[in-house]
Formats: sequence, structure tokens, C-alpha cells
Amino acid sequence: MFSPRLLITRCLLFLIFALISNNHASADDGYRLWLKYDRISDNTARTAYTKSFNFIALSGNSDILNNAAKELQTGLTALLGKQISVVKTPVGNQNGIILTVSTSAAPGDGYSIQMQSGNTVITASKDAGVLYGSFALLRHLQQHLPLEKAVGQTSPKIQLRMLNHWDNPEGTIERGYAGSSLWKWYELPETVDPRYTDYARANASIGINGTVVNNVNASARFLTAEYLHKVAALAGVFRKYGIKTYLSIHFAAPKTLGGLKTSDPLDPEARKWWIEKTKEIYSIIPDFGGFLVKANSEGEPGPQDYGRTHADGANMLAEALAPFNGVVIWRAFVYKADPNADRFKAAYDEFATLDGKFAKNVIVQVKNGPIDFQPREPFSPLFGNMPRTPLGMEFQLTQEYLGFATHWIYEAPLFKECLDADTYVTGKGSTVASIVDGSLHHYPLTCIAGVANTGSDRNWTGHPMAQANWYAFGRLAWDHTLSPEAIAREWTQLTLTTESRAVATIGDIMLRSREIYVDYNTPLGLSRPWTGSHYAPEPWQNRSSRPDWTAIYYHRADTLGLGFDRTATGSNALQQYRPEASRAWLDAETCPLPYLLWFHHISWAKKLSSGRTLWDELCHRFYTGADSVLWMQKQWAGLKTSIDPAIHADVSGRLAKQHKEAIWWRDAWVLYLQTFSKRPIPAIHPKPERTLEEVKRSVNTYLMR
Ligand code: BDP
Repeated sequence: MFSPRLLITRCLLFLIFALISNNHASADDGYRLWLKYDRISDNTARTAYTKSFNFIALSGNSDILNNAAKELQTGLTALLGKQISVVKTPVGNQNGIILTVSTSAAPGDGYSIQMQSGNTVITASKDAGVLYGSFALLRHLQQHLPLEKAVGQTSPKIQLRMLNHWDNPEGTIERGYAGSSLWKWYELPETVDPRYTDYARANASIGINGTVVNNVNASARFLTAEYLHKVAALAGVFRKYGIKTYLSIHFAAPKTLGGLKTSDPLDPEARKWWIEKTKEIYSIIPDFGGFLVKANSEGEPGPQDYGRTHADGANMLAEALAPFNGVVIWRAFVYKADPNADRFKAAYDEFATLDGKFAKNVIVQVKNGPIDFQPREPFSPLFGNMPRTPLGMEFQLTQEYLGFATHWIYEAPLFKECLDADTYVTGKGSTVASIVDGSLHHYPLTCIAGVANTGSDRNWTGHPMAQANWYAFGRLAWDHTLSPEAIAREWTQLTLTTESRAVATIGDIMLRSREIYVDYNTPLGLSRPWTGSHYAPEPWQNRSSRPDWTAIYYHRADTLGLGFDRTATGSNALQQYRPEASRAWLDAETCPLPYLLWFHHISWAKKLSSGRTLWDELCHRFYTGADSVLWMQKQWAGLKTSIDPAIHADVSGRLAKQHKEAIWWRDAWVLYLQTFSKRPIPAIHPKPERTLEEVKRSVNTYLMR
């Protein structure tokens, strides 16, 4: 008999089912990152997993362990489409997951995954290790890999794996391109946004265990009781995922906040002020991590204001933190306003002589390159030259010099290039990674930081593909031997699609993306063709309050040629490296082309190893770089049926813009440099469709307030 009620119920049920089963039915806004847990489409894999996972057994009880079990439960239920419960003891006649903590397990934050009597056993010596192992298992399943292949043991190579947020109290983010700050300071601590939990989950899933919540250009406001309670509310969420909270501090706080006459690190009153302030912090945040400090850099106060050294400043803070096992992370990003100096040499000159003078709980955090997060830099010469001081690595995830959230750049190759570079400090194989992970100099503390690219945008990072940089940073912080290819494949499968053709195409784009950007932006070792904007091309910029804040300071174009001579005939910065490390760089004939103009002033007519003259090679790079964005667009267009439509459309739009801007960059450089080289653009390349004056006008419009 026809029943309208039955029909309506059936229709509703069908609709609900259709919504659940079709991942593409509703647009993906990117919020879930790589923790999507969409139902596994591969029947063989799903059937095998379904048999293996009938329960999650957790005997211990802590926030972190409970979150590990909860994540597995949420993940498995969604991936397999069946409810799985968390129990205290394994269910005898069924297969399941057993989570255990044991002192004899993998060292540090590590974990192991074993198969025992049909059960999958995740063991770690710390609760956080169990959490990392649980996320690793979910990662494995999301890639539809055979369960047996999950078996193994791993421990992170670096102890402190941190994100540095450059977030300000009023909600803006210095160099942030994904909306405003995630932290809603005005409503904390009373209102705790559930998004903080998702942030913590994302970090824990890739092993990140520390977060500095505020800008290195720090407001002293963060040290007031009012703000400490706000920070404590965040810390309360993060600690449940094994993440410690840190603060950037304003070095002059004893004066500005404490009303003292001085912030001199050798002054007993100033020292006492920090001791008391630190006690107060730990009374509010008992597991507080420590301080990140930018001092005597770009106008920030510091110990040199009182004729003291960086070590004096850091040691004062270290003394206050030591009773609580807190650490000082002191940044080496410094360069004085000396018109005759080479900024390249500044950090080494100020820090190398301080080796061995820092307290035990101090880490000196060094940017990967000697200048400032350029699309390509040689490794900082400080690495290897401070064997008695733990040196931490600072990478930048946010794309300050990499086209903000418009240009698609996968940064893992950039990170790897630096980590794998050989400093030769104790002979061949003294890689930057072996310094940062402490294995070369036996540092007691090890640290790697990424300047975060997250913000309030629904998809966290603005450009959907920039999520991969957050992900790759975490994975490399855990294990710097992973390859950018493997990480790209993994991230794509977790985040975008498991279709093998699409995974391969996306991996291809990702792996070429950084080199493509370098080609149209700063080829052959050019650097800093920007001033204030760090976005629009301004290679002609020649006026500023300091010479090293102009573009011409870096490229040194003249009628003879192009590039910064850093050999003995120039600034001699190359002397800061071990001879074996710099040997190839010293001679223009042997210097690899990607670093040529970093170290040499080369004449326009000089024949390079490519067989082209410098001028022709530059034109070749600028043109192929811009043309390669067309290739990216074409590849991406072919993936329309494999990718969520909303994400596909979003990335297509950004790529179209990137292509326009790559041509903008190409034209700006080529037309500007041509005023010095006086050479024609090789006939195989089309002439720019605008004049130099027109490009300059368009840049001025971009820079207009
Ligand atoms: C530069 C940024 C500036 C930062 C500075 C730093 O332009 O906003 O404050 O680095 O790292 O790259 O301290």
C-alpha cells in the first residue's frame, strides 16, 4: 500500500546517505586539513581494516591518552563507517588497537606500532608518544596502505619542534596572509574557541610540540597578569595534545612594565624583576615552555643598549627560567645599521665569538640563511661555528618573500636544501641537519621552528596548497631524512585525493613550484628585489633610511655586470664558511649557477656553464619561470574531476593570478636590468608588452596606501 509518510522517510534517508557517501557533494572548505577521515573508497583496504579494528583498548588515563583514543575512535568510525568503542581491556575474541605506555619503549617522544596476536599495539614511553603513534596509524590508513606496513619504531630527531606565531595583541599577524590571528585575545580566557583544539590536533598529528603564541616584535602586554591568564587558557587546550606554550618577550619589560630605571641584564633589580615575573608565569601556566627573544634587532631593545652582550641578556632570562626547566630561545637575526658592512656577515660577527658563553638552558635560533628567508639562500655560516651553543633552526612557513598566499610554492625542497647542506665543520658529512639535531656537537637541547602560516581563514593558510608547508615542516622536524617527494605524496593523499594519477601530477607541480618561483623572481642567486612590500617587484628601489633596506644594495647592477662580490675582492663573507664548504662558491667558474650572484659580480657578457651569457641566461630564466606557471595551470586544469570542486576553483583562480604576476616580475627585472646591460632580449622570447615606466607605475599603484 502507498504510504506518503514512508515515502518521505525513505527520501530523507536517501538524501542523508547521499550526503554522507559522496565526498564531493558539499564543497570542501579546507578546514579539516590533512585530518579529513573521509570514508575509505578502496574496498579491499576498508574490508581488511574493518576486520582488524573492533575496539580501542586504553588502560591508562590522562588527557593526552584520552585524546589519542578519541582521535582513533573519530578517525576509524569515519574512515570505516562503523562505530568503534574505547574499552579498558582488549576484547578477547576480537582484533583491535591497544594503546600502552611503557618505560622500555621508543626513546623521547617516539612510539612503536606492532602486530601482536591480531592486535595493533601502539607503545610509547610518554603519553605524547602514544598520541603521535595514533596519528601515524590514522595517516597510514588514510593512504590505504597494508596494515602490516605500519609496523615499526620511530623517535623524533629534534626535541623542540615548534611553531612561532608572529601574532599581535590586536589580532593582526606580522607577515600573515591567511586572515587575522587565530587567538581571540579580546574574548579569552572566558571564551575558548573550539578551533584551538583543532589547531592543537593538527600540530600533534605531525609531531609539533611547542607554540610561541605572539610576535617576536613583542608587546610587553603579554607579560601582564591579564594576558597571562589569556595565554593560560590557550595552554590549557594545547597541553592536552602534548604542546607546550611559549611567549616572545619584550626585553625592556622591566622598564616599560615594571617601572624600573633600567633593563640592564647585569642590574640586580632587573634580574629580580625577571625572576619574579617568571615565578608568576609558572604559577599561572605550570608547564610553560620559555621565552623567545628578538633583541637588538630592527629597533627592538636588548642588552647592547647597556653595553652588554647577547649572552648577558640570554643568561639573565635563563637564570629566571632554570628552576622551572624553562628555556630561552635567543634569536640570531641581527644586523647593525653600518653603511659599509655586508648584512650577510652580521649574525656571525655578533654571535660566533659568544660560543660557550650561554647558560645551559639557552638555544640560539638561527634563520636558515644569512639574510632573511629569501627564495633561495646559502645556509647561514653560523651553523657549524658554535659547537658549544645549541643552535636551533628557524624556517619561515608564511610566504613573506614567496608570493604571500597567491603563489603556490611547496617549501619542503627549500628546507631540505638547507638541512642537507654540508658545513664540513668536522669533515665531510657535517650537515646542517646534524648540527640542528645535536648529533654532531652533542647539544643537550635541540630545536627547530617554523614561522607559522596559519590565520583565521577557514582553510587556515589562505592558499589551500600552503597547508602542505605546515605539514612538511612538522614531518621534517620529526625526521629530516624524509624526502620532499614522499611528504608531498603523503600530504596529497591525506588532503586532496588518493587517485594515483592525480597524486603524481600534484606531486610534480609541488616539487617544481619553488624552482619556478625562483626563476621568475630571483634567479641565479639574486636577492631582496623588494623594499617594504616584500611582494611587488622593485629592483630599482634605491632610497631608504639604510642602504641595506634598498634593493640595489643586494643586486649591485651596473654597466659592467650584476651580483654581490662576497669573495676576498669584495666583502669576503665567504671566509665565514669552512674552506671545503665554500670552495666551489669562491670561484665564479665553479660556483653553481643558483648561487652565482650571491657571491660574484658577473659581467653581462660572461659565458656561463649553461653556454649562455649572463644576460641571456637571466632572460631565459625569467621567461621560462613565467611560462612554467602556465604549465602549472594546465596540469591543475586536468585534475578537475579528481579534486573537490571548491578547492579546484580556488587554486585555479590563484594560479591565474600567479601567472599574471610572474609576467609582472619578469618584465620588471628584464626591462630594469636592460638599462644596464644595454643588450637585446634574445629573439626567441616575446618582447614585454609594456615599458619600464609602465611597470613602475603599476608597482606604485600596488604600493599606494
Ligand atoms: C623579517 C620580517 C619582519 C620580522 C623580522 C624578524 O620582515 O617583519 O620582524 O624578519 O624575523 O623577515 O624578526
